[in-house]
Amino acid sequence: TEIKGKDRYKAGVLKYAQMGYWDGDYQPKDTDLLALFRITPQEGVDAIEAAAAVAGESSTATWTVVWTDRLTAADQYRAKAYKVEPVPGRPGEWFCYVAYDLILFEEGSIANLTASIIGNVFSFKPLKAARLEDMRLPVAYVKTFKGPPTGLVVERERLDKFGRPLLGATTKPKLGLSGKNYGRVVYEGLKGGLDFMKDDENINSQPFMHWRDRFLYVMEAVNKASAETGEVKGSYLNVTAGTMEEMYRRADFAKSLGSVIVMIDLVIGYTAIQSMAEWCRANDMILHLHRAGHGTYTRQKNHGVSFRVIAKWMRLAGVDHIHAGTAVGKLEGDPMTVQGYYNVCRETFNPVDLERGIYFDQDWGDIKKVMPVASGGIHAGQMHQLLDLFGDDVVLQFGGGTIGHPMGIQAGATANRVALEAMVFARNEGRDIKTEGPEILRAAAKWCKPLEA
Ligand code: CAP
Ligand code: MG
Repeated sequence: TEIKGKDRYKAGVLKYAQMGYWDGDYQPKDTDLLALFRITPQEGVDAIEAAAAVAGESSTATWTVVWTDRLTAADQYRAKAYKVEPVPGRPGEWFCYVAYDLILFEEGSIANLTASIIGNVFSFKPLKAARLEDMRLPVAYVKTFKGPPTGLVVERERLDKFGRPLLGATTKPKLGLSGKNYGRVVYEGLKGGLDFMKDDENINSQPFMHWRDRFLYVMEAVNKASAETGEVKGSYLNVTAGTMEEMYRRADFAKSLGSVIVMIDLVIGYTAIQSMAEWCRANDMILHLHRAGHGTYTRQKNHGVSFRVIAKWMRLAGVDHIHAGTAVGKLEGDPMTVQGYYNVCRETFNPVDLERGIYFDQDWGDIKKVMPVASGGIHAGQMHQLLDLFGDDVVLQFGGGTIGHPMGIQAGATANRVALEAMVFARNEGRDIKTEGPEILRAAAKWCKPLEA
């Protein structure tokens, strides 16, 4: 008789552990790819059986034994769940560790990696929920990716800006401005002291502003502000489009206008991101990734994919900037976890750091560093917190925090730049801005027109 619903599991129909996808004595090889899943098995499904099912369905198995296993090096190819632990304070949830032999993966392809690791298991009936918390990517696998086209170090050299965070702002309102008005916003922000302006995640080519008009007006603004300030300036031109052909067309045009940076959204997909990284590598262009859409699968603590894993995948895929959270702004994210995201982006080796959600040592080999971006509801009044939380290797982006300034856009940009310069000066000189404010502000204003007050 057909065994329906949860009873199937009680009847022991699932045999993944017996099929060899569980081995509690397995010692992972240095070349194994490791994954840590947080799983919530259905009632009556044993945690080890559920872990074996995750290992099976993310590697070689299906729901029953197949004789054709004998035609393969089955035991090598089977992923192995090798440890399960109850998640402290979260009854019903288990951490399960899975090891994958490298032979299962094609070199240099995030699409291939993710089709195995997250392809099936998240909709698998024996589980109520599953979340991919972290991964250890073996150096042998890391070396098959080219990584960021520019990298944090070369970016600073191209911009000639060192010793402080970079400052940016998102042009607002997100949609509706004409090209000419859009360019004016970009000019005001850059003239006022920001290093970058940027397109928003959803501005591409709409009836009120065709992409070519935006690129032309933006680059006119960038060049004017750069000439007037003597600083290298840029504005992330969003080349996100419906096809690769159209994205290449827009990126080529951005390059022809002298832009130093283009932008893409996460929603274009992993292969498109890798292709754009390849284009940026060949064209000496900085690649900014907006993580649009990530919250659909990173936010829930018991289901989806942790953003730290997305950040690892994107570092391999090859982006130079990635939005990585602010902890103090309008979007969710606790400080320690967000610091973990930043460390994953910009360290050459990440040691285990459970407080910051790093569950495996991660050696990045010679993969360049990604510049994390703090954006989302932040403003000059939080500058000291942002500097303390994230240090210098970060882009601080203030959209509303610049354009919403009561004295105008340029004033908003100046407020952010003076706040940053003052905090960096006070930190470097060991001065206290609370007691020596005016002196420090005067020192900070050295780069812009003397402040009247
Ligand atoms: C910020 C922003 C960013 C999000 C991205 C926005 O504008 O432009 O896209 O913050 O979030 O559209 O809201 P404000 P995250 O600076 O005006 O808030 O960086 O977390 O992916
Ligand atoms: Mg935005």
